[in-house]
Amino acid sequence: MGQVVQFPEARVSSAKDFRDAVLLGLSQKQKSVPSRFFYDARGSELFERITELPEYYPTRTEIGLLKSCSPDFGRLLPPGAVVVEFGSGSSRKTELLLQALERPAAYIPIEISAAALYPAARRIARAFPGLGVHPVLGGFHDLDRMKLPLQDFFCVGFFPGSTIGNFTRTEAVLFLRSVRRLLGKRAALLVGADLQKPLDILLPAYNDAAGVTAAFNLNMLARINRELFGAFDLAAFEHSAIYNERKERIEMYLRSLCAQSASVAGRCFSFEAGETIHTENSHKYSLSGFRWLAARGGWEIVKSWADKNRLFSLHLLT
Ligand code: AVJ
Repeated sequence: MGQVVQFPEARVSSAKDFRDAVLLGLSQKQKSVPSRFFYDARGSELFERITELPEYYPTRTEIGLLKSCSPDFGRLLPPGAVVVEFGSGSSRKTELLLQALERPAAYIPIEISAAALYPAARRIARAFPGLGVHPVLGGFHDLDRMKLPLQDFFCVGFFPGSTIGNFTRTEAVLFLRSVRRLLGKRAALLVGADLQKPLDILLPAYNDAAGVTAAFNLNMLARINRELFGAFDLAAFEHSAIYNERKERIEMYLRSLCAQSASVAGRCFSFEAGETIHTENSHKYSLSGFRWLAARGGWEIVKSWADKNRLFSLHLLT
């Protein structure tokens, strides 16, 4: 099959998006920066290193799950499908899905980091001759503005890595509904979701001994310095990751070690000693909690899988 899908109207993430979001976030009482801005070239590279840390169980557990349930994908999903991936990063997990499907027609990776997107798209195109590969540079926080000419295809959405955990429950429900609108009625969605677990496993995954997660978090300030004429002193902030029991999520912060101020794009922001910038939420689900979320988002669970230690889950929705 040749070029079966036209290049869609990409929602390219611009420098202005970043600037507006940072200035708005730093102006709130609880300062914050949206976690999607972690993933510039350096941040994507640091995230890849996180996935290889001994403490960071999600990636290797999910890859193990994808391998063990791939015969199910071939059985449950029709031939000739189009795979649309949200936040494709290095596309390392995608190969396992594409191999499991019968004659997939096309692959559409949507990714905010150009440095991650294009090399990964080229790698997939080389590995699967005949597969139409159509990279889309952009975020997926406003999917409603995106149109893909996919009416004639069965679409398989792929959302691995527990990226859905970065959304609040309300945002996750809205995201699932947008995906339904984007992919149409004849569609499936394969989602990875991190599970609730004891804190002695969970907390080290976000506070690794080698300090890679700290470097990943602090890169947000380095990126602001590089791209927005920021003047943050990186040595005056520390990484913090805690579990919020009530909201059932990991929360990451950058904590100011002293009273200080920093300018960004010509504006000045002051910090008290101990004041934080909220940089990420990573929600942890129970199997029943995820089922509730999927239903609210307009999907039905066909099958769910978890590893034997119940660390991570995969869900096939339709
Ligand atoms: C890939 C966004 C799901 O929340 O575990 C890893 C990102 N942040 N370590 C996650 C992340 C800190 C990761 N997600």
